[in-house]
Amino acid sequence: MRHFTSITQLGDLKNALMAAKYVKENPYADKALGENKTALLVFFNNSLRTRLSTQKAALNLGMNVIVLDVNQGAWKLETERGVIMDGDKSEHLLEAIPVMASYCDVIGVRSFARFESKEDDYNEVILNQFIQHSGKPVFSMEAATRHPLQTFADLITIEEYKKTTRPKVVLTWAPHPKALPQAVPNSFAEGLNMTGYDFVIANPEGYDLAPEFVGNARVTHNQDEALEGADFVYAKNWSAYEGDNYGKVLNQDRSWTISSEKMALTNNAFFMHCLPVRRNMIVTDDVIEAPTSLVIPEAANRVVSAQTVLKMILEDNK
Ligand code: AN0
Ligand code: CP
Repeated sequence: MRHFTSITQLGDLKNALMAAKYVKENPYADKALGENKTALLVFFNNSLRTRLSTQKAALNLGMNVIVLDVNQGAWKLETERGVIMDGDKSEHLLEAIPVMASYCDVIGVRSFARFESKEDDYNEVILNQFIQHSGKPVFSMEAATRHPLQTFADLITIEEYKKTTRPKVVLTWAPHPKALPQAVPNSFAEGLNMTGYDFVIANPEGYDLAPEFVGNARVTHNQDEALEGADFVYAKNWSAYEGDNYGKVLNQDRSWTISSEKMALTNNAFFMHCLPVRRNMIVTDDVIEAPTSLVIPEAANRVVSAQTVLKMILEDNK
């Protein structure tokens, strides 16, 4: 693996999950692999989990880590070519990328959908510039259309907690006051399509995800029907994808909030969310605090996910 921008690049999922299990049980076995290698983590957006878990993963592999928050202390970056730079942006991404790359061996990038242009977002223009101009392996720490490190952690978590070989997994939209990207649900759907699990996506009308991510999932606009018999409930808000509504909040219908009444429809399902989560919008206090809530082990598995991916990148790019 050269770059990691989609869960599909892991290759055979069973092997990847076995590799993750090994990493989890032997976190310091590969301390020598990253010796004298530097990971640079570039954040265009906020982060708690990705920032900490990816650093921890790199440290476990013996790497050095540098973290850059582009919007705090660096020069404001122009990202479009051809612009006359007479505004507030002092530096162009086309210089910044090779400069940053000269200080490291692997680059992680967080660059959310900007909702200025659906085409630019879905063409991953920022992430792809890092791939094109850095000359280094690049991994996504959530880009415009996917969050593969999160998805891998989610799949690891489901693997650990599933009670049947083919659990029913429901990805459900839930309300939120601000426009959020589709990256987490897109990526989760992409990953679930690799599993062969019974996979259902529930969202209100107008919130259907892009067909290339929905894949073979069953899509319903009836949340209660979707939740029936579910073994895992994966809640997430996303803004509209379809047509001119791209990036818009169409409703904040709290009848879609995951409550204990909703969970009672399931097969005593586990609750999952990537975090950060807004309580009593996405999920009620009692559901997120219940013993069936996996949000903390799921977040803890972000170290395992990042370490397994970094290990593959280091091994394949010696
Ligand atoms: C981001 C999102 O929904 O993509 C990050 C989630 C990991 N969430 C927020 O911005 C609240
Ligand atoms: N789940 C996740 O990626 O969290 P952060 O945005 O805090 O990194």
